[in-house]
Amino acid sequence: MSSLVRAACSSRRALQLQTNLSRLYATEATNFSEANAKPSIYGQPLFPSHPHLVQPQELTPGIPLEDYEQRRRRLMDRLPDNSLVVSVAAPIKYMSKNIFYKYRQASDFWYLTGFEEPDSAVILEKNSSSRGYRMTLFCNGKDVVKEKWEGAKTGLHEAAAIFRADDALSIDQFSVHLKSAIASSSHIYVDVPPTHTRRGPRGTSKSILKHLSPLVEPRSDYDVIVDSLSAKRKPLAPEVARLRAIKSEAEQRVMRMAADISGRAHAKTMRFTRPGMSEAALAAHFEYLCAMSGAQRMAYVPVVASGPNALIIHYTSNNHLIRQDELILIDAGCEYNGYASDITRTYPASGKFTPPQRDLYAAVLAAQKQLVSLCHEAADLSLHDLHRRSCELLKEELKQLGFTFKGSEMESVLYPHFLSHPIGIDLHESSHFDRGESLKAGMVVTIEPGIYVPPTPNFPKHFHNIGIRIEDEVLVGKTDPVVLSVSAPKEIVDVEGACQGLLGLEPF
Ligand SMILES: [Mn+2]
Repeated sequence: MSSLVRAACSSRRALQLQTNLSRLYATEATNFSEANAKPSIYGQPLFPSHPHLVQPQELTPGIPLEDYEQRRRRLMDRLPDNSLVVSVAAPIKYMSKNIFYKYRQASDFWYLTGFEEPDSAVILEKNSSSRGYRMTLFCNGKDVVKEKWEGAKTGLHEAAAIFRADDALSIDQFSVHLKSAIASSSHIYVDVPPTHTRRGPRGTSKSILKHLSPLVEPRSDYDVIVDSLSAKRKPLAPEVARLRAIKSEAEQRVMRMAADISGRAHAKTMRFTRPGMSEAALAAHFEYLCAMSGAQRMAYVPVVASGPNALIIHYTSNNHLIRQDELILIDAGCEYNGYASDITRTYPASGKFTPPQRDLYAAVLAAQKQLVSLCHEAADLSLHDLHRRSCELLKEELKQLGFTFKGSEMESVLYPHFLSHPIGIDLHESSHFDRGESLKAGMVVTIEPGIYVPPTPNFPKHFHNIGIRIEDEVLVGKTDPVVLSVSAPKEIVDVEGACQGLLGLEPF
């Protein structure tokens, strides 16, 4: 056993878990020391091969094996008897020809399995066993030639044991298995990937089949599956979304870490900024800091908008130079161990707000803090309620700064976006989230009011071309909110302090 493994197993509880897991992972082909060798024999980081990333009781970094089991059980418990769930891995995406992007697993499939390889799928069949369902995982399995080029894939035998499937089969057997499972099920929960037609994205049973398995043969199987799917298919995404909306304690810890990494990168990018630099340099600095802290990727393309560029909500060209006396709006967050973070800060390039910048910033900040304080279950508010409240609060603040309003200028011009969205594995956690539903403990939402003043005579001249957004990630509690993005400076004194190097930030 390596010293790293030994270090990871220092406590008695860890030792017990390690014993259980080494039993779990031990097969004729592998033992613990082989599992820890390079190159890895698994298709993703696991405790035996990557003890510096994954703890003994965890399946993916930060998320215990037991969490995955609970997710599936909760999903299957809610579905009617004789239900079948089909979820598939994301396809590899290409930048051009055969040049692929860094792979990212499909969110729902990953949430249900923790399995990170492409060309894989899972079928869950509700039954009367003590587990309540039967799980069949489909994946590549071992393939010496393919692995020589692409790196290790988890073997079928190991995959079943590690991911707690009742059975793991080759992805080549998927359609045959699917056909028989469909025939004996009454309700089939599966998502149809949209095919892009001239009339926009549309999902059909044929498109899902194409997506599920390019290998469906013979043709008679294909027709049977398409017919059955058309008759019994229900969307899976809303069922999984309901579960994903409430974060487990392990998920909350990972999200706090993701927000911490991004928050510190915001603070250090404030310090790094000098007039004359390009927006791209700030973006690069931010991304570098996140990567150095272990983040796998950005959760979205960063917005680094100097001066009037901040009036463009999704400004991502990031190719202008920063001028003295401009504000810089950075909306950026990393993805860490499967979870997104999303933070926006606005700060002065010179390190000191001008009086109008300060006044407008203070106005947005006052509203933002008030809105954050309402993010708890006892307040019994929905995202719609909070958004309405944000419009009122911002309007009041701006009136005190000499703004006057005609018609819906507030919502259509000065503050044209929504206040909030849920966040988790995806940046916008679920398209099935009901904005009218009251917030519940365990949800994580953003609170991101903003004001963007165009250079038109109806608004006070000294505020022209200033765009300010302040965005935090908030974990909804029973009676209190928990701000996950607390490491990103937000108070005026802290923002100026970070810019001027007064916060004493450690290098990483
Ligand atoms: Mn956001």
